[in-house]
Amino acid sequence: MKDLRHFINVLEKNGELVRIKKEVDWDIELGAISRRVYDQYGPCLWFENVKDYPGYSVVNGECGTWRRVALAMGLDADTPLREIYKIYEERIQGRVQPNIVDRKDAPCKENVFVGADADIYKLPAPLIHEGDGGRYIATWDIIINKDPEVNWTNWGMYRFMIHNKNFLAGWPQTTSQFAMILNERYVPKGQDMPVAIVIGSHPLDHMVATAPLKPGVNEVEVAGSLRGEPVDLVKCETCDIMVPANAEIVIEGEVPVDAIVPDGPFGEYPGYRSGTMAEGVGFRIKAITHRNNPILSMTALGAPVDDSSIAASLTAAVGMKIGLKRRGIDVTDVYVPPEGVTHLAIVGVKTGGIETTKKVLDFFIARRVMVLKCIVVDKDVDVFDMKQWMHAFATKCHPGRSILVEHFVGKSNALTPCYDADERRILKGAFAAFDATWPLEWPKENIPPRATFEDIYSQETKEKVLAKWHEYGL
Ligand SMILES: Cc1cc2nc3c(=O)[nH]c(=O)nc-3n(C[C@H](O)[C@H](O)[C@H](O)COP(=O)(O)O)c2cc1C
Ligand SMILES: [Mn+2]
Repeated sequence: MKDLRHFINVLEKNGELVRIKKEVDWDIELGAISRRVYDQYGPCLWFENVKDYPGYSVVNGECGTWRRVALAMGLDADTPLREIYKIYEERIQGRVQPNIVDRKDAPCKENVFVGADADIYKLPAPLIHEGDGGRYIATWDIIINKDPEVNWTNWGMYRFMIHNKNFLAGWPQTTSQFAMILNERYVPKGQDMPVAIVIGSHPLDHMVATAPLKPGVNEVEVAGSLRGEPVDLVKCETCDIMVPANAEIVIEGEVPVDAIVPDGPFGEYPGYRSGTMAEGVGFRIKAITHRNNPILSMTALGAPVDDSSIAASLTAAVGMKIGLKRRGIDVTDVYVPPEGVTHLAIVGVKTGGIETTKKVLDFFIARRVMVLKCIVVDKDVDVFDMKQWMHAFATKCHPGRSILVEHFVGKSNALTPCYDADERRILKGAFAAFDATWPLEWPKENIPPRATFEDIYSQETKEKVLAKWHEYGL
């Protein structure tokens, strides 16, 4: 699978996509429809007839369910979640070098507009939610910048909204790798930073852009490994950044180092308009290139479940698992339920006890704290099964002695809905770890067995019953 168009075909064949042929207004209507469809766990939408934009179309929700993520990974739509996580974890350890293609062979160069001809209003950017600070051209994107000193190219997913015809504003958090490169390599020299905004690439390219990978990792090589084939790259028109050649739309430009540009408010990923207008970065457009009849891919993000909570569930959870293991914590699996919008993580451990839970807590609060709560469960609890971890949480976590709480300043998440204005201003926050494991010091015979078929009956009884199962008419 080379590109978004191919993926749209796959989605359609699997009954995961609906084409909307009726004219839809980019001004609120398109966002409202998309939001309602997320609320109903509905299909991916392809808006073929966008008001004022003949020849352009918009796709919302391409990775908004696990079935679509499985299809993006080339798997069967019914692949169990545990398997999706496992295959993703295996594939992101691999690296596949990209393939450089000639400009004339790159579909994203079918239409090229440079300088004054590059007008962002030619693209059908939606005003997504009522109350948004502007039209967001980039929500499900890949933002590419380069560290010139170590020749590292970073991919990240950060939103960008329109200020005017050739100027955008975005909000990569100060802890993002985008901001790290900007602040370490460009600000000290007073040099504007070249950046490419890619829209409508292969779905797995976007997935990788949401992943918390280490600085120095070239996400394009990880994307190649996830896809199982090299990503075709082509050079930008106005700078030496390389972009996926099959992308629908590429916006080239520079982030001025001497400007703070207002961004937002926005219907944010925690599921609320929980931010205010914030101090973002600017983006001066230098060129726009796109395919014929370009498809703008987007997500009308907000309350779960949507592409944002699904993508973050997978990429953040696997990132946490790798991080916890690196700290020597014997985790079995980590699950970030999309419904918890990365504010909650379920951590399965081989050896439980309050000491392990304390170590897990220390991991989560070591740097910036995006997760607020974690539930630590024993290895016999399937973290992917809410029935199981909810049961463990409700019954094994002692309200008086199994909840560990840490407070901190300067590293919490400004968008977390439960924080008040003063807390957000100084990034003050707290983290709670819920120990839902049996205390290690309890003698074995004090640990109550679960009253399930699997756990409370002898092997002999189980075999006897199972052998006759069909005879019972079950
Ligand atoms: C739909 C979506 C939108 C996002 N928007 C932003 C954003 O505007 N700013 C930000 O800092 N992170 C945003 N994120 C989270 C980042 O993509 C994530 O932290 C990623 O790891 C950033 O890449 P980096 O590690 O290279 O900085 C968004 C994630 C998703 C799924
Ligand atoms: Mn990165």
